[in-house]
This record gives sequence, structure tokens and C-alpha cells, in this order.
Amino acid sequence: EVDRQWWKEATAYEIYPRSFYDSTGNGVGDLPGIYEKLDYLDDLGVDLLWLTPVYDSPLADFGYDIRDYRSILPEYGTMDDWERVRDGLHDRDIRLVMDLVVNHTSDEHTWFQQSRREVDPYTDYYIWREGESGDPPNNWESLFGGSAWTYDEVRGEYYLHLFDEKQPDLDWRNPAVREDVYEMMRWWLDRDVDGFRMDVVNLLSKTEGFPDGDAGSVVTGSEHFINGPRMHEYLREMDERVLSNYDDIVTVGEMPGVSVDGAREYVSDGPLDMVFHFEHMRLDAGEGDAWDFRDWELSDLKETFTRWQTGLAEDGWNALYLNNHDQPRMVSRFGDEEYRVTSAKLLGTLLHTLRGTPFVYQGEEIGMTNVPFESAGQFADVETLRYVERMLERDDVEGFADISEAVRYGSRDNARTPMQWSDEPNGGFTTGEPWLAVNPNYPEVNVEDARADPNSVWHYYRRLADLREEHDVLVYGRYDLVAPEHPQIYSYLRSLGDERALVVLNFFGDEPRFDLPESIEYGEADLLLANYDVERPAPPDAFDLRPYEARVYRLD
Ligand code: ISL
Repeated sequence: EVDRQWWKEATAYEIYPRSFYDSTGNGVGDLPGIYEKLDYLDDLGVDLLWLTPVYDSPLADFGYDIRDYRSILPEYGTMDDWERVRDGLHDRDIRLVMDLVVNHTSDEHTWFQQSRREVDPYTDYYIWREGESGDPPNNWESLFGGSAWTYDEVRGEYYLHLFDEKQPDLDWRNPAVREDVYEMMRWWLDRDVDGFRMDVVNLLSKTEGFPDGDAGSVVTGSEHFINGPRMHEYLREMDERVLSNYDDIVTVGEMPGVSVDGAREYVSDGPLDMVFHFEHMRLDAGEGDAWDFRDWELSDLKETFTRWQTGLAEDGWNALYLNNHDQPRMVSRFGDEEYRVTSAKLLGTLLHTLRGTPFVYQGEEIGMTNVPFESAGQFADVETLRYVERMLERDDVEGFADISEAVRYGSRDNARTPMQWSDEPNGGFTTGEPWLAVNPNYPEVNVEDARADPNSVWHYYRRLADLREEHDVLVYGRYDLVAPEHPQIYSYLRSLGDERALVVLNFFGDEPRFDLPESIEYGEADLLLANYDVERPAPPDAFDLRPYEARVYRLD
């Protein structure tokens, strides 16, 4: 029996508003800009839009540092503009999910301003501790590097921030904090929001007593703040007090450091429908810090996806993504810029034919790539800037050149350069100076050209969205890995009743042979989609694949 849900069938799209479309010429994307592009989203086949933060913010982390949860950043527009976007989406049957960032606020939020002055009831809204003889209370590190504690002159104590020092962590142990958050969530849900993407939601609870963390983990202290002791209690309470009172909404929890067993627990016990995990984002992680990269292996990639596909087969549901506003562009990471269009289609095929809800990140649908950054001055992202700053202070680092390779590959700014709409100056994103320079490849990589070319990544994504609508097996079918040992090909079979779909993906630039295992029997085979021309397709029993070739067959 299939547990049908609209959000399982949806194709989701993530917008990073600052970089989507600028309607005013000030170089910054905005809500009226999104409004102008609603038909674009509809044409692409989007059913669910995740909007990253548009709330009032001093922009230390470009909106993930919220100053006021109930107002829109003037640069992005007004509440009326937001309502127009919401209504325009709903008119097109596209649901709207907002970003819920409640592990921390901005230090400019009135809660923090009053907390640091010990004004009740805000005194205990954040996590304040005295230092240890002039040092921070413990050795915990921020996910952006450096100590997770900053001394506040006003209060004369340290406060905890798992991200930037301008993002103090709320104290979720305080019932008044939780009640304020719940009230804010109701405020948005009463304005017809269709759900939330919950930012780092498994970081809300910290080990009581704030003990030192084990040295040697990627982020020191993380065993004390990832999936902490009261996580399930908080989420159950949030469900009771807020989410269970609204029908038909969807919730996605972003969870660094969550395992598949952990994710299954979260989604079967509490308000979360799906989880964004990070295991496939660690496939190219080295042994060192977050900026230590190595080549990923196809065997690890298959193993990781397969574990999540089977681990959430009975309970739970995968939220699928290959890149987002925090990650390098997927073509540059898991594909091949030399085969930009073909490998973008290959990865798109993976994203849309695994079991789960695919989340497309703006620009992915035209195969946008990483950026050829040349100097430290070209970055805007706080995580990148802090890392560069820390590294340049070290004696063994002479200059940017020593770290440029890692930074160029891993910086979140790769994902944040403006959307490339056309071959006009600045990719048609703005008539002014863009807040972050446009990728210089915009004359070749842009929406206008992609829409005019029937063989583009854009049209392929459009077909992938249709394919999931036409074939239930691609949404609900079970997943079985095929030819597990193949060194170049990732293949799997999806099955639902008598319906079966076979996916064959060549992840490399050479031309390997695929042999269908004899155990998979069928009468007729029908080629549903491929990223190359396949003339008179032969049955998929045995064939040679071209570089980065992807095929999806229906088997009867
Ligand atoms: O971006 C990362 C790796 O480069 C992650 O460590 C990231 O910080 C983590 O995925 C959490 O991300 C979310 O919360 C952050 C914010 O900066 C990110 O943009 C957001 O997606 C803090 O709110």
C-alpha cells in the first residue's frame, strides 16, 4: 500500500533570494524579482518552493542571522511583496516553504539586546556562562571554526554561538524561548505558509553542564550539541503546540551529522516529514578540517545513497539534493565541467529517480558551475572569510595561494553567485552592480539560451519533473541496487507492483559496458529518457555507455 502525500510527489526548488533576480537595479535580488519569475518556476515544473531567509537581518550570514522574525528585509521588499509572491505561487499550485532559523538569532535581535543587559524575561534567552580563568567556558568549536564562545563586554559573560559570533544560540531549555518560537511559527502558518525547512534543527539541545568535547572530531564538542539529549522532546512539543494544528503542511529538518537510524527516529517520532542529511556531502572530505578535500569514490557514493534509500524504505522519506546554497555546484563536484551539459543531466537523473523528494537548487537546472575565484577579496561568505582570516594568521601559510585550491573548490560562494538569466551584462541578473560577481561563464550558461535549446539541461530537468508525474514507480517504487561492484556505473531498479524502472548511470568520462543481471527478467523494455540520442534502443541487456551517459528504461 502506497502512502500518498503531495510532498512526496512534488519537485522542490530552492531560491536564495539575494542571488535570484534583482528588480530594482541595486545589485541585490528581491521579492518582486521572484514574483516576476513565477511563470519560470511553473514552466520548469516546480511544485514546492523553499525560500531561504528574507527576514530582517544585518546579513552577517546573509539572512541566517535574524533580527526580526516578523518583518521582511527592506532590501528584499515589503510584507506586501511577500504576500504577492505567496499568492502568485498558490495561484500556480506551487506551495511555499519558509526557512525556520531558531537555533540562533542575530545578536541584533531585541531578545539578545535585552538578554545581554539582563532585562527580564530575556535574561536566560541565550546560553551565558562565565569563563574559566580568562578562557572560554569549554573547548567547543563553532561550525564556522574558532571558539564557539564570545565574551560580551556588556554582560561580562561568554555566550555560545555554534555559528558566527553574530549568531548567538537560543537557550531551548527555557520554556519562554520555546513559547516565543511557537508563537512566531503560528504567525507564519496563519499567513498560509505551507511548511518549514528547519535550519540545523538537530542542534537545539546541548549536553547539560557543557563539558569539554573530545579532541579529534571534525568540530570539537559536536558530540555535545548534535542530536542532543532533549531533541525529541522539543520536537514533540513543537508538534503538539504548533504543527499538528495545521493540515497538509510539510516539514524538512536540516541535520548535520545525522545518521540514517537517527533520521528514521526523527521522522517516525515527531513533526518532521523529511531530513536533509550530509553524508553524501562528506564523500570528498579528507581527514582534516572542513576544508580538507579529497577525490570521492563511486563505491562510497553508491554505498551511501543505497544505505539511505533502504534505511528509509519502510519509515520515513528522503529529501534529495546534490547541491544547495551552502555547497559547491554539483557539476564541478560530482560531474565534469568538460562534459558540463551531459554530466548535469546525469546528476539530474540521479536526483529525480532515487526514492525521495528532489530539491533543485537555483541554477542547477541550467548546469551552473563553480566559480574561477582568483583572490581572497572575491569572497563574501562569512564561513569562507573567517577561514581565510584564520589561515592567513598561521606561520605556515604565506598567502592566499597556499589555500586557494581548497577555498575555490569548497566555498559556499560557488553556489551564491547570481542566477544567469541571459547573455546580457551580469547575466541579466541586475542592471546595476551585483552584490557578488556573476560567474564569467554566463555568456554560455544562461536561462535564455537553455530554454531556446531543446537539448539543454533545462529541458531535460523539465522532462524529469514530468517523468515523476507520469510514473508512480519513480516516486513510490522500492529501490534495489543493480551491479553493485561495477566500478564506473551506478545502476538501480525501482519497482512498484508490476511497474519497474531501470536506471543506468555512467559516472565517468570513459565508455564502460553494462550487463543486466540475469535475475532481472522482463518482456519489453521501453527507453523513457536518456541524455544522449539513442537510435532504435536495443534492449538493456548489454550495451556500452558513452561518457556520463544516463538512461532510464521501463521494464514490462
Ligand atoms: O555550510 C556548511 C558547510 O560549508 C555547513 O557547515 C552549514 O553551515 C551547515 O550546513 C548549516 O547550514 C545552515 O545553517 C547555517 C547557515 O549559515 C547555512 O546557510 C544554513 O543552510 C547557520 O544558520
